[in-house]
This record gives sequence, structure tokens and C-alpha cells, in this order.
Amino acid sequence: MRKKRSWLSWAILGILMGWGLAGNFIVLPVQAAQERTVQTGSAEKAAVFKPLPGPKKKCWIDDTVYFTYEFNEKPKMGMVILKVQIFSKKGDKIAPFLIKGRSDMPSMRGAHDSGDQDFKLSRRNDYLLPLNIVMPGDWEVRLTFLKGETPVFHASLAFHV
Ligand SMILES: [Cu+2]
Repeated sequence: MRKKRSWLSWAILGILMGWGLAGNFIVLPVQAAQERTVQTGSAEKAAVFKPLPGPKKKCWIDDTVYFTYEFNEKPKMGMVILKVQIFSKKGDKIAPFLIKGRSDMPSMRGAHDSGDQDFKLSRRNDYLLPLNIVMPGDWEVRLTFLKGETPVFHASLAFHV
């Protein structure tokens, strides 16, 4: 009885795997690279962070939405507030995304990595994130814009302290 059952479960597993493999063989050649960048690894690794122009410059997310960023003061040692504002094409300030920010020093990647932090949305629809600048040098903040749980845009801004 026991033997028979395990034989059966192997057979079922085999069939399921067979289907899975067949599916892969059919799908992979067709969808190739795109599929792979989207699905494998974490979104973090696959993501390409588009380098941004300077503060207050328009950065288009798509045809209808752009954003700007700026700091509350010239970045220096200590706490600096990064502000992101999102606008419709017409120029209305809107808040259609969640934004995460991750600061670090590219020259010593990981040494001051803040990890992904949520921007806080103010009543004025400003997205705000405090950055802790602990060392002079070149800094980077990686921004991820999300619709629900899904990252829809990645961007990177750089500044010097
Ligand atoms: Cu450092």
C-alpha cells in the first residue's frame, strides 16, 4: 500500500514537472530576456536606476507624470530632508505612488546603506525623507516608485557633501 502510494505521488510529481518543463521550453525562447529581468532575482538586483538631473529639474516617469526633487538645504553633515514632488502633465501636485529611498556612498557601497525607507507624504502632497549624512564625499539616493507593491520606476540622484 505504502509503496504503491509513493509510486503514485512520484508519478504525479513527474507529470506536473513534465508540464512545467514543457511550459518553460515553449515560453522561454519566445519571451527570452525581458521575462528574465522581470522575474528572476529581487526587483532590487534587476532594477536599473536611471540617473537624474539636478534638483528641481523635471524627471518624466511616463507621458503623463513627472517629478522633481530638492533638499531642504544644501546637503551637509547631519540630517538633510529630501523632498520629492510629483506632478500631472497639467502641473497639479499629485500623489499616485509610494516612494522608497535608499541612501549610501557609492565609493564604499554598503558602509552607510540606509536600506529602503518609505517617504512620508505630507498634507501638501510632498514626499519627504530624512537622510543621515555621516561622512563627507559623494552620496547617492536610489528612488523606487511603486504602484501598490509593484515598482514602476527607478531613479538615482547623486550629491556631494
Ligand atoms: Cu563613507
